[in-house]
Amino acid sequence: MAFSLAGKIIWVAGHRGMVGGAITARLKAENCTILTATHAELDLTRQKDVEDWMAVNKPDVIVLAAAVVGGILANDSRPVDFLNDNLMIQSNIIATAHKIGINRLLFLGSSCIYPRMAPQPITEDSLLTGPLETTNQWYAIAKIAGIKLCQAYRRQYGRDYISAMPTNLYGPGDNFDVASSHVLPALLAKAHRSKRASAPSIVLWGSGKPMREFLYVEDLAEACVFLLKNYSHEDPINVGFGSDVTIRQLAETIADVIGFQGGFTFDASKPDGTPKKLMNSARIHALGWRATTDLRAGIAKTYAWYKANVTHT
Ligand code: GFB
Repeated sequence: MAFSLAGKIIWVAGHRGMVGGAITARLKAENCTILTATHAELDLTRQKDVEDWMAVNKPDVIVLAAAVVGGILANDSRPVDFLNDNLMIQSNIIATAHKIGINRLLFLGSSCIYPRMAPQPITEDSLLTGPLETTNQWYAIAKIAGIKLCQAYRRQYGRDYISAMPTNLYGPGDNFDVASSHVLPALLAKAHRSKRASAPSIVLWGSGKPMREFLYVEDLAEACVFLLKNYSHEDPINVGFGSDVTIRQLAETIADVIGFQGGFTFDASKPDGTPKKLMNSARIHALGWRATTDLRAGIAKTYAWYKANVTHT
């Protein structure tokens, strides 16, 4: 299957976010027209507004990267936002896409859709085979509903809607607010500030023992364009880096890149979350895509962006 993006009008929903921003930047290399809408122009949780905007702008292709996202604590403490807002955003866009005859859509999910204790590395077939990790069950349920909605439109109406499941992402444009962010930007910001203040140590949440797989967001953007051109199936497809590290190893790598020479302490009052979620990306590898940015290089690029753009620290 080869789908051409040439001459197409492509709407990147969520272009202000890290993922949507990277996909928008990558699409500029394609011979297509890119559509975006800011939150002030379009509130994606309002169905009528989404219908009106899409009827006027009529994209040929949609990349659905808009979502309420955050780290383990944000997920755990704002369940309504992660469940309800995400359900509304994705349902409004997917249902309207079908209603006005848009035949190609890429929905972005997350590795947290898979069961907490799924056999590792996690294959796409693990979906709905066991209980979810409780800290992000709200987000996971919303994302599973999005996958199922894409599958449903394929089955009932023959729509060519696909779903990609990225592993934990990081890169330029990430959220560096340590209260709500994911681990990598949080530790990068903490190490940067502690180095400046010559602080003796930084605090890691949980035990530092959970394992996570990290993919640089520009690699994900490359994968998304690749999948838009080459993938058409109702099964979600994993997009991973290929190996994982402990949170402690991640902290050591970040400290090394930044030049923070202090130590680490552990806050056991914060959750560890799932012990390990390494994805099996054999399907996308077989199609011809592979991640190219290793963790250290990706952290260095992200840190350069952080220093140039995050001015409040
Ligand atoms: O990235 P993270 O917030 O989310 O946390 P998840 C990963 C691991 O890093 C957990 C630990 O074990 C955290 O306890 N950690 C250590 C920290 N220090 C910190 C810190 O300063 N900040 C943060 N945030 N974590 C998310 C889901 O799960 O993964 C989302 O909640 C989404 O819904 C995302 O699926 C990809 O990897 O545990």
